[in-house]
Amino acid sequence: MKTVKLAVIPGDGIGHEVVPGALRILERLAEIDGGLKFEFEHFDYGCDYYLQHGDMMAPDGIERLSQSDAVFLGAVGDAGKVPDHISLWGLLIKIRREFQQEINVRPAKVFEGIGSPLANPKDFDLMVVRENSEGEYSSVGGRMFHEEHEIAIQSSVFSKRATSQAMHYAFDLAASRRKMVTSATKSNGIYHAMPFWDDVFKEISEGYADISTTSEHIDALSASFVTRPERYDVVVASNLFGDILTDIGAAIMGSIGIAPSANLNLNGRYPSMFEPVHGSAPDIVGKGLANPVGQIWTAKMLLDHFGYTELGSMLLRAIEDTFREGIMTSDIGGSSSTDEVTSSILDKLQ
Ligand code: GGG
Repeated sequence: MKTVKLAVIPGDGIGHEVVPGALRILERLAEIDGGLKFEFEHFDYGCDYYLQHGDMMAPDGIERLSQSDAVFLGAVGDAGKVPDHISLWGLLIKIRREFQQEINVRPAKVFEGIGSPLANPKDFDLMVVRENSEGEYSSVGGRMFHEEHEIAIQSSVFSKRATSQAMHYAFDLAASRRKMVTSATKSNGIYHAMPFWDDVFKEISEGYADISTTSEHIDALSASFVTRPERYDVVVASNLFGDILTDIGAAIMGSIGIAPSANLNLNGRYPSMFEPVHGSAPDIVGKGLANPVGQIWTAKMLLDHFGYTELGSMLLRAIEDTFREGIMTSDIGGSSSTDEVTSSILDKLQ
């Protein structure tokens, strides 16, 4: 029997509504497998924890989380309680950095049965590989002076090591797909970092003769996601560009409530972390409206990560069948509740 120890952090807001269902699904799939068992350890880290303790996680939080095989996270942030940059840097970004989760993989595709703004929704099926540890997400800089003289300086950081690593990951991923990699750049406007990004992309691409490449400015690329989606297979992007692109991707999919992600530690020293793309959505908390599919599809990514790809495929089919039957939450045009969608997916697992 293989035991996978999961550190579970529902976090804030709808994280508490979508995580329990995804855990039930993981347990069901483990039962079906027969040789797999999940052990869940729950952590109450998040904005309420901050209000009680003055920090988003306990002083030994990283140490305790590091004893798990993976972290399964819901959502982080509640701007009414804690400023967003404090909550994100105190929990989500802290975990990504402490555990060297330098790659964020975010798939996007349009499911049958869901309305999409695209003329040919089937054309939209891609993976964004986001550099997850540096770039524009940087604490280098500062604020100085006061009132009308106040200035803020923010530096971005691009290392050759992390940039090349993200690009290699994207090329390797494309090799198992449609063999196309697009690099998201902005070297006409960002004077140092993006020409560097382009140089690294060119250098890495020379090692992958069978993969076709394009390099597109992030503004044009964002528009082409909508107008020419068939052009994209794997897109490699910096931390900020990847975050923005995947919100656009999620909108094309029908809702950010569907989109999953994996924060991967590639050197095997620390756990990886699995979280949906969406945030805590305080406006819909407690109404049964939260779309559970982002968290559930995230569970599929976790299964794939541990090599349980058949269970992952079974789960994806259950999601697809649920949508085909019109069982979906209101953000994607349905009238089902969080629990009804979760139950439908659970019932289809066998
Ligand atoms: N699901 C985790 C979450 O709450 N994400 C919200 C967010 O703002 N994420 C920013 C990021 O992924 O960098």
